[in-house]
Amino acid sequence: MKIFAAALAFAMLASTSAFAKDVTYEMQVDGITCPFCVATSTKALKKIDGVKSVSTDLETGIITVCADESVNFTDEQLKKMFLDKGFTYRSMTRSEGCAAA
Ligand SMILES: [Cu+2]
Repeated sequence: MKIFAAALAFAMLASTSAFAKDVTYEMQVDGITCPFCVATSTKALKKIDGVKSVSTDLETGIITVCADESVNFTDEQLKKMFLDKGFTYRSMTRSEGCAAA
């Protein structure tokens, strides 16, 4: 029974990692100048289903987002979302996988 439970747990773990492909987005955003801006933009991004982590570099204005592949950000969507918060979205890069948290 113990062995079965362990095997089941392993199978579940293996299938989660096989299905949930993560994507890293690096977004260049203007106007993020203080910790309050960071909090506002982080909150807006985390509200989106599938977003797992958000980290912001105040020096460069680059927001790094880890999300599962179902999220599929578009330039239009991000432009509007950041504009609503008072920031100017410039561009993003997309790469497969997220750095281990
Ligand atoms: Cu600010």
